[in-house]
Amino acid sequence: MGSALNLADAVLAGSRLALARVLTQVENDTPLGREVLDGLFRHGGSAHLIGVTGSPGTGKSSLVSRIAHAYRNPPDPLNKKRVAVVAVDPTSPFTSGALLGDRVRMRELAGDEGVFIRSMASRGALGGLAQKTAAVVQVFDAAGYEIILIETVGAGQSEVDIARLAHTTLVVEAPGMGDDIQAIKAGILEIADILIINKADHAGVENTERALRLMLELSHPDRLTKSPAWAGHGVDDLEKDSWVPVILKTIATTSVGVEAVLGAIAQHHRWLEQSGAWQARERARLKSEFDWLVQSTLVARWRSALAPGEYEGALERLLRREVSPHRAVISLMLPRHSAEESDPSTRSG
Ligand SMILES: Nc1nc2c(ncn2[C@@H]2O[C@H](COP(=O)(O)OP(=O)(O)O)[C@@H](O)[C@H]2O)c(=O)[nH]1
Ligand SMILES: [Mg+2]
Repeated sequence: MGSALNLADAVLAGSRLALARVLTQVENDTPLGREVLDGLFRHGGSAHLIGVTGSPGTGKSSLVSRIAHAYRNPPDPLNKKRVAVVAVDPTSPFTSGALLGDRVRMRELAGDEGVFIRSMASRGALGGLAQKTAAVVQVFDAAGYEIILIETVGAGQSEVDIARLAHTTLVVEAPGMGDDIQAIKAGILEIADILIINKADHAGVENTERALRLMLELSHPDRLTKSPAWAGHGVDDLEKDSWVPVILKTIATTSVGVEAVLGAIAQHHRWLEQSGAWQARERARLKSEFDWLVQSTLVARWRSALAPGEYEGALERLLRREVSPHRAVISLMLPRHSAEESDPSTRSG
């Protein structure tokens, strides 16, 4: 199963071994990984991508494990879903204990063939982590995982970028994390579809809830937050074009509140489909991936065509204020362009 075609087929047929191999290739952005991704792409598009973000220690991994477990053990066995977990930690190097801790937290999922857990770390380099995560998610999607949980530490822009991948975003808070509420600072609250106050067994839950509700009202003045529009009602009662962020309380260590989280996720899924937001998010996601690829490909191609030192020379002239940034760009681009134009051997038509 060495070739890209064989690997893609094996992944589609459900081989965990092939899946693990492909994920490594894709994560390392190898030519083989790209080729397999190309082959798998048309098989994706149906998974529900669920982002789980929040400050370290709020209980994200514990909660993700419980959520995954609940999807694997529904009241009606017909609703059983295949679940992938992608744990992204941009703050820790690959060898840190955090990922090992995640393994322990997700122990109850071990041995379940319908669950696949993948940890990703950036080794300090943030660039492209969101793109790598997107690629890994595409593999799981094509491989038939219906629920893909993406855990990220909510600490900055890269996490927001990763969270944007998701159809549904859960922001996890915990009481006593300070009344300033960490995640708000990173602008994470704005992307929350479902707000979870985990560690509801700790003191200070009411304060955290009050603070979150206030922040929600301030950041979404257009969205009423008094009670979820869907609470106790049928789907028909859903507002067509606006989702009211829900606040839920959980205790991940004992699974309290996890069923309600699954209920809210299902409700959000229905809202996404009915409101057209599902298509809108798919489009936005693919467009941003496409745009990013176009830009990075063009820049890489252009830079590889420059003579050695040419770029640095332009930068030096810029620093000496001999040219403006705009002029410097033109100086790097135009001569090459006109040289090619006048050289008949490089003309295509
Ligand atoms: N008391 C209590 N502890 C929890 C709860 N959820 C998680 N924890 C504990 O909090 C610590 C951090 O949890 P973890 O899931 O690793 O948080 P993460 O860093 O957000 O992924 C662990 O020791 C968990 O056992 C909860 O609801 N109540
Ligand atoms: Mg974690």
